[in-house]
Amino acid sequence: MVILLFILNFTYHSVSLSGDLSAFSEDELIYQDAPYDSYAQGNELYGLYLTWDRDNLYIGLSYRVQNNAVLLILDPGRNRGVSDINNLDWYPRNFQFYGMKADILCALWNADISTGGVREIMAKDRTQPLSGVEVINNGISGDSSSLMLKIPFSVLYGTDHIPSGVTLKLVALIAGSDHTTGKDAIPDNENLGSSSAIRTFIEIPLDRNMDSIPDDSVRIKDIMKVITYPKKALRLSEFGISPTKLGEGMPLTVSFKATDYSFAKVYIVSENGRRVYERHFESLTPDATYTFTWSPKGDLAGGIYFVVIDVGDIIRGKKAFFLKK
Ligand SMILES: [Ca+2]
Ligand SMILES: [Ca+2]
Ligand SMILES: [Ca+2]
Repeated sequence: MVILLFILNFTYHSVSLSGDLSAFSEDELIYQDAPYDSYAQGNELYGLYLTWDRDNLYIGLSYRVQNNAVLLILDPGRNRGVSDINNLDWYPRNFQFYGMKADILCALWNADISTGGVREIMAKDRTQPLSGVEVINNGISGDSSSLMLKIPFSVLYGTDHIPSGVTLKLVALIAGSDHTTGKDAIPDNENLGSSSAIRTFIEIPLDRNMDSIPDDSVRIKDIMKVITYPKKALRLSEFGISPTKLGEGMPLTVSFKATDYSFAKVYIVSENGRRVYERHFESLTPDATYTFTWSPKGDLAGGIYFVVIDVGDIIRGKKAFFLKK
C-alpha cells in the first residue's frame, strides 16, 4: 500500500532547458518515430518528449533537417486557432488540419532557432509572437538536433487554472519552403508526401479528474492517444438560402452543413462579378448546421446576386434577387 501511494505521484517533473533531451525521463519519450520514414533523405523526426509540472508544459523534439523547416503545432483545446496554415504571415506551409485547430506554432529553419520562435496563430493570415515561452535549440543543419520548449500553462490558457478536463493536441512536422507539404510527421500521417491533409494527432488529457489543475498522478504514455480523424466523403449535405427575393434591409439567411472537418468560404457576388460579402468558417464540425444572415445595404444596385459556397472540392451557388424600389 505504501508503495502504491509512492508511485501515484509521478507526472510532475520540471525539466531544465539545456538543449539536452536526456533531461526528460525515458518514460517521457511519448512517441518514438521511425528513423527513416521521411520523404526527404537526411530530414527526419526521431522522437517527441513531453511532460509537465504544476505550472509548465515541457516538450522536446529530436530531429535532423537540412534546408527544411521544423514545425511543432499545438492545439491546447481553447477552441481558437485555424484549420489551414497555408496563408500565414510566418511559416506558411500547405497543411490543413482535420479535427484540430492550429493555435500555437513553434517553427525554425535549418536547425537554427534564430530563424524562428513561438507564435500564436490569430487568424489564417496572422501570427504574433507568444511571450513567456522558453525555447532552446541545440543543433546544426544536417546533424541530429534537439528542440526544447517550456510553456507556462498560464500562457497557454491565460489563467492560473487550466480549463477543466481540457485535452491538448499536437503534431510535429518537417516541411520545405513556403507553401510546401510535409516530409515527416510525429505522429505519422497518411500520404504525407502528397497530401496536405493532417488528420492524425497526439491527444493528451491534462486534467482527467476535472479539478482544473494539471494531473500529477498519471503516466502520460498511458493516457495519451494517437487519434486519426477519418476522412469522410466531403460533401455539402445541405445548402439553402431564404428568402430568394430580398428587399432593402431584409435579411437573407444562409445555412449549410458539410460532412467532414473542413473549412467553408461563403461569398456573395453581384451579376457583374463584384464580391460584396465574404465569410470564412474554420474547422467545421461534421454534420453541424451553420447559419448566418446578410442584409444588402442601400448602396447596392438591385438585381441578381449569387450566394456561393466553397468547401474545398465543392463549389455551389444559389441565386437571390435584390429588388430595389
Ligand atoms: Ca522519422
Ligand atoms: Ca514519422
Ligand atoms: Ca487535475
